[in-house]
Amino acid sequence: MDNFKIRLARLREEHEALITQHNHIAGTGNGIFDRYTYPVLTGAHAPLEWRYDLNPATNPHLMERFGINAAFNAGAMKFNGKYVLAVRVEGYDRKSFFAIAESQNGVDNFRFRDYPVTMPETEDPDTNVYDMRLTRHEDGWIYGVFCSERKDPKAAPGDLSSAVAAAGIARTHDLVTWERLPDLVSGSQQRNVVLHPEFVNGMYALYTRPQDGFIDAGSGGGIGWALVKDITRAVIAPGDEKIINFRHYHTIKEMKNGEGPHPIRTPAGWLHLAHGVRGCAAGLRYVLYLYMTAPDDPARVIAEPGGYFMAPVDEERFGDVSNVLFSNGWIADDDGTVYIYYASSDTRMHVAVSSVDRLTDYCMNTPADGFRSAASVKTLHSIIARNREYLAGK
Ligand code: M1P
Repeated sequence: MDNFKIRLARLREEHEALITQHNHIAGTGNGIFDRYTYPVLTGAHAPLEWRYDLNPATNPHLMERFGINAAFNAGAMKFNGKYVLAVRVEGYDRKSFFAIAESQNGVDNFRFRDYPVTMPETEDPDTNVYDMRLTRHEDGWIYGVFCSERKDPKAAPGDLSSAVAAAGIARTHDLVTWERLPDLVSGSQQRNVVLHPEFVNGMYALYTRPQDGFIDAGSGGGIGWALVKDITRAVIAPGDEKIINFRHYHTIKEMKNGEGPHPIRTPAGWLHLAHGVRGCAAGLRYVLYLYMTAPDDPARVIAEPGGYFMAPVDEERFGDVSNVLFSNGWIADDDGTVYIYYASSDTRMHVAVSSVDRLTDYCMNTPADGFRSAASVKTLHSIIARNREYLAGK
């Protein structure tokens, strides 16, 4: 009993120290955004009440009964004045579920609510749910659009890994009670589907990512766009989905790409955060990139900087699925500060902070990808020449 009490006190102390650790900006940064030093959430942030049976009579060794493997790919929004993350929490059993974590300042002290989210199932239960994008829609609801994964009914006997990805849709007013709507119906598998916050032509607008298989985008050309009349029976008819942000040979998004959180409205247009994937000898490499679309047409690209906005560094490089940065949540505050919540290597959550002004400047003034080495050198020459001319005239 004494050992139990001592160990529990130590666990509580360590857990509280982790959660209340002060976070601060790391290094000088690149002028575009500031990374923060510590992850904002990890599996170890999960409450002890989730992981342990705290009754010495039924758990005399104070063993973990439900291990939490990771906390990553979180949707984000401001709710009742707090910075709120709808986190993909993954147990040791590989199942993901959603849990809400909140912070007063957006950069540290994120604390999970007492219970994870109970997400209602459809008639065809999901095997796994993950990567929720939160959208406060102008219809008055808060929507969570997420990936719903099920075993492929057409898988050959013995094939226990083929799966089908679809977009699950749910809505809430309080982030506690969720109404599950039917999954999006379209002609292909879907992941990284995001609801635009405003009606477009009186319809709900979705960013999509059509894909031939569960992993491969295949003939899916990139980030798609589709309008649906009724979100309670969301159907994209054949031919009604168009690609608005394309994959491209020998770029950071040659294999796959996908919309991150819903875009932010700015005076210059809609600011989009997305992920791009390329293949290399080490496997797939996921990085984040930005692009902008027209103020009056969220589906028309008006600017896209070449290359990545953020790529994994240091600890971010390794984890359950190494060499991955992924983001499905950011928050634009009223003062223009933008909190970018991103996950590294399918393991932990981080924050980087920027502003609407800085991100717009980045999008509008960073050279686009020239798609050839010679074009990159030409761009660099002109930057150097302009700098030399400016410095000589000082
Ligand atoms: O493992 C990296 C990511 O892979 C998938 O993203 P995408 O569909 O773009 O390839 C998702 O499973 C995502 O959750 C994961 O982080």
